[in-house]
Amino acid sequence: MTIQTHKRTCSLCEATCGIEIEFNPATEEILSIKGDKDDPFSQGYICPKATALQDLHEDPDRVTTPMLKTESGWQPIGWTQALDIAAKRFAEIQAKHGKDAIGSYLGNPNVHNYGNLLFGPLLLRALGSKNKFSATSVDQLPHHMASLHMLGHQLLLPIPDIDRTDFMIIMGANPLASNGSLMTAPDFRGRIRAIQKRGGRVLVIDPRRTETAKVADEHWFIRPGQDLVLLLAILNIWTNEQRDELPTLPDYVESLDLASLCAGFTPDIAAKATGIDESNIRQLAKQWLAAPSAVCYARMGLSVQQYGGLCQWLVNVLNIVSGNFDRPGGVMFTKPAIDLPAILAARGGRGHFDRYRSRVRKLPEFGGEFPVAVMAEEILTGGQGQIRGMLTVAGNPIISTPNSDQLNRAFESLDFMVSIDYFINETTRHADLILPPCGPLERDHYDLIFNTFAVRNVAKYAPALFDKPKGGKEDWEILLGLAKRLNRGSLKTRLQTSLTYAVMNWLKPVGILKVLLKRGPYQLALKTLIETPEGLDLGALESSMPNRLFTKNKKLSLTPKVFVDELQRLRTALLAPQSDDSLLIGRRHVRSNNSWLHNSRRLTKGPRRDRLLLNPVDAERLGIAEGDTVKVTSRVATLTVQAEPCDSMMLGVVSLPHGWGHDEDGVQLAQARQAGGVNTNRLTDDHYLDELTGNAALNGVSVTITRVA
Ligand SMILES: Nc1nc2c(c(=O)[nH]1)N[C@H]1C(S)=C(S)[C@@H](COP(=O)(O)OP(=O)(O)OC[C@H]3O[C@@H](n4cnc5c(=O)[nH]c(N)nc54)[C@H](O)[C@@H]3O)O[C@H]1N2
Ligand SMILES: Nc1nc2c(c(=O)[nH]1)N[C@H]1C(S)=C(S)[C@@H](COP(=O)(O)OP(=O)(O)OC[C@H]3O[C@@H](n4cnc5c(=O)[nH]c(N)nc54)[C@H](O)[C@@H]3O)O[C@H]1N2
Ligand code: SF4
Ligand SMILES: [Mo]
Repeated sequence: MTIQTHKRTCSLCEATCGIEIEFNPATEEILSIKGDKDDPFSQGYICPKATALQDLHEDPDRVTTPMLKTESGWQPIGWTQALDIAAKRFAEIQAKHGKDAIGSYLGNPNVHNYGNLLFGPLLLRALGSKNKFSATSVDQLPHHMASLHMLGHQLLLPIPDIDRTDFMIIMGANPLASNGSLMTAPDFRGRIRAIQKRGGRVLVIDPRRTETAKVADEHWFIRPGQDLVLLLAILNIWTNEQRDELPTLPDYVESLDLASLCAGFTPDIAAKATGIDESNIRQLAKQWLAAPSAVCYARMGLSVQQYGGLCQWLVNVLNIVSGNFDRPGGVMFTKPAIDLPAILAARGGRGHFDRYRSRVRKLPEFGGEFPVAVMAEEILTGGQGQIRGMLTVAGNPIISTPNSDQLNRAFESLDFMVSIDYFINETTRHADLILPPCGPLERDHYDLIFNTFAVRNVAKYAPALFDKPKGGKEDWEILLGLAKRLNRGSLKTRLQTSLTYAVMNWLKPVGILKVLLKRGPYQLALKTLIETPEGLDLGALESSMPNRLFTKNKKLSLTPKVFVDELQRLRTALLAPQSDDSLLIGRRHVRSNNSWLHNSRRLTKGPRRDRLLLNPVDAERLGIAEGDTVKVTSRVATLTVQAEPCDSMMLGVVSLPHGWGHDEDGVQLAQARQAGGVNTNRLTDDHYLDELTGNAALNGVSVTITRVA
């Protein structure tokens, strides 16, 4: 037996770790998956999820041929027939009810799959429906909103220069479990240690003393949803008490008077709202300005809450005003080998907001998508433009988006649904047709998105490890197959579109990649990447402003009108005393990944993880002991779970992980069902939003807890 090794990137999360897979080419058996020490970026680091790539490859529950739902259950059918049925039914529904009658949801794994990124838009264009949804609006709209209005491009995100900073302030992120997000940085623990080793400090501000808080130098609890008041108070201290210490803003920054923006948000008011000592707030303001370099990094806890948009704007404001913008140790910008923001901008795609609104609740579009929080109502509310058919691609919105019970009812009521996915899960069980792509090791890989968000400039390409099974299709082939069949319009349009499809089909994702790399900032040959399977390091982030701005006047707007107006609108509510309801927040575990990978035994073994964490003082007040069954009730549903009092929770805050709840009828995930777990998004509320951006507020949901006798 000759054993071979194959190098690639783990495609399961944003950290993009290099892995080395030992395998037997004769049998296609995987013998081991290890961290690749030669990968210049991850240097051998991996987390326990990497080995799940093998479990996924071998999973007996993985669907491998198209499946049609019939009266006698799921029937395997051929690809041509499957694609024909899907396109025919979509076209029929659209002919009868208009183009918007077909909705789509693109889930998180699309951004880890460059074939989907390149070919998905073709299918969405062919469908031509305004009812487009994705995981972006349960995740990161606030970041895109801030970038669009401040920097002129929704994809140009400021990246914390973690490897050179002296002071890192982490708000609402738990990279020790999540491995980081919108900041691609493999081995977060190692990078935090390096900050401490060079004499720097890390402060974590989070309602839970997280795994990350435990390795930081300091941790402060904060009342969920009150981060905005804290950020305003810091700005208030700077503009009132430390004005002389503030560095001059660069010429390219345009700003309204900052002191009046944050007037009234005094440290004592912020202390009351957040639960953080006033002296700590003052100390933070001082140390932030005094540090040789400092960076505030804020993620899910600040993006996916009621004031997400304002929070991410103010994080940028503080990083800029403190003199930590576009310089080592602060926030910086990547120069990726394929410069996505520049490519999109050249085609007019810098992003847009509120060009049109959703039919029922009139929420604004963002970048051509509606907030997923309105998806169910667009299906359930009758009238012209109602969604009657759905397409889901690599997503499980029943588990991942707010008010799952309502969405279950909505999907149940559809005339027709198609899911492009490997598994029959809580979402795809509603489909009439499942179109399964081949597995992640049976396709090639390049990180189009995450190289754009990385803390170093890197590039790496891996070919497929195994040939796809005979008759199998990659995602892009399925997407293109459907798009071709939906090619409609005048003869001329159809011919032009057919030509585009033919060229794309001939090039395949790798051909497009080759062109994009060659035309990119480093003019890389794909061959170079193929000959460097461990990946290329293209250097540390470099200062790039104001050239990197995409605004027409090449100015950075520190105080865009959308944010200033929203702050004015909310000022009174923000300054008023807050309710003392129990607030529900989320939590991630290093051996889980959103709603999937739960069919891997090695990732799910051990005690159930869906316990409701709460502070022991709250537990005592409610008469709840360790292991007691409790009811958690929100505006939309009630869940029954076991409670676990623990002092890592802030008083008045409870926590449940998301991604679980695989026990619905028809779900064919044996191991995941056995592992159990409740779906926390039955409790989250489709009407609880960041009203500015439309992003769902999945953190800080008001709930009541009662002990079940
Ligand atoms: N309460 C709460 N809810 C949350 C969150 C939270 O913090 N709290 N987080 C939110 C966030 S940030 C996100 S991104 C969403 C994620 O939620 P979703 O967008 O639903 O994404 P996943 O759960 O990752 O979906 C995985 C699905 O994609 C399939 N899949 C995996 N890889 C591929 C592939 O290459 N091709 C195809 N066709 N299918 C594939 C899997 O089988 C699975 O069905 O959840 C959100 N939901
Ligand atoms: N193992 C694992 N890794 C993952 C994922 C996964 O499901 N599992 N998902 C991936 C995805 S899609 C994403 S988007 C990233 C997310 O990456 P992170 O943002 O790091 O993920 P979370 O663990 O949700 O961290 C959010 C933190 O915010 C805190 N929090 C909640 N509400 C508030 C608040 O109001 N204020 C403050 N200050 N903090 C608050 C929570 O306690 C939690 O510690 O992780 C990615 N990586
Ligand atoms: S942190 Fe884990 S899941 Fe994420 S890329 Fe690295 S090995 Fe894969
Ligand atoms: Mo996400």
